[in-house]
Amino acid sequence: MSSDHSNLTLAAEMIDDAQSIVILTGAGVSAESGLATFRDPEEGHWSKYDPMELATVHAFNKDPELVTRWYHWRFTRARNVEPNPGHYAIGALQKHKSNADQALTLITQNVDGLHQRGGASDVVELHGTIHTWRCTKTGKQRPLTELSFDTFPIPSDDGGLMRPCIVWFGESLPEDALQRSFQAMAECDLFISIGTSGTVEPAASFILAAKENGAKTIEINRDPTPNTGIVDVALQGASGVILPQILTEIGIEYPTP
Ligand code: BV8
Repeated sequence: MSSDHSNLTLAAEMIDDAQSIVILTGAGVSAESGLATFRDPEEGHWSKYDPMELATVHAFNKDPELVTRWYHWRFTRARNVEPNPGHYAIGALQKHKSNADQALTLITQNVDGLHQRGGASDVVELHGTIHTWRCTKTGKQRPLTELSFDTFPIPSDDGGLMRPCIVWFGESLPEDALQRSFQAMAECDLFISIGTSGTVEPAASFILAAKENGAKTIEINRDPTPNTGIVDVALQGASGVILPQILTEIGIEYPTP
């Protein structure tokens, strides 16, 4: 048996035995839906911009039209893609654990909403969501579906501009998301990092906090990351392939569209 398969079996046993799981996902879990990750080069018109530059208050204040067009381009793509087998597997695992009265908290750094469309519930959106926007002046929120993108940037009803409810670099994370994350990490006996390069704080340190609290750790990622050497089990590959294999190992059957 290849070490990969024995690692996968070990990971499946750890997941099946765990009483309280935290899963942290990043852009890699949406890659097989066709969405470029945060640090893979974008194709086309946007390849000349650095997301690290555009995802900032400074960039929005300097050129609100450019940043609004960037998000319009990103959410148009997010709306036109489907969840992939990795999203459905995570949704099914969360339901399986809930039916067994075991906890599974899903924390995502992604803003695309694909976990919810893949069957997950009560998702902790650590970096916000592209599907809700707010007025820069009053903070009044509106769903993306209510906005018309016939002018860039989008004026709000209150004399400000509309911006996505996304956490930009240099902005603090939503207090409730942080609190739920810290609570889950304090209680979990297994922390699983999926599809994240582990480079953005404070999310990147969550796995260390869980480990310090005595949790076992698993990483599922296409490429090695700074955490690969410190986790109990590292599975290298596509999350949309590995996660369904893990659920099969555990014996969890679920419908996949
Ligand atoms: C904050 C929304 C208080 C925007 C994003 C220490 C503590 C606290 C903050 C800092 C700190 N040090 C530095 C900071 C500042 C900063 C930071 O972390 N900078 C880093 C880059 C050095 N943090 C902040 O500003 C945070 N705010 O803490 O407030 C504060 C502020 C200032 C100073 C101190 C304190 C706010 C961070 C949130 C930023 N917003 N997103 C938007 O989306 O437009 S972060 C952005 O990066 C995305 O959300 C993304 O999800 C996230 C992380 O990236 P990944 O998801 O990991 O994506 P990436 O492309 O990097 O990696 C994908 C991985 O998937 C790869 O490893 C690849 O191999 C793998 N993969 C690919 N395909 C697959 C796959 N894996 C499996 N299967 C596949 N098929």
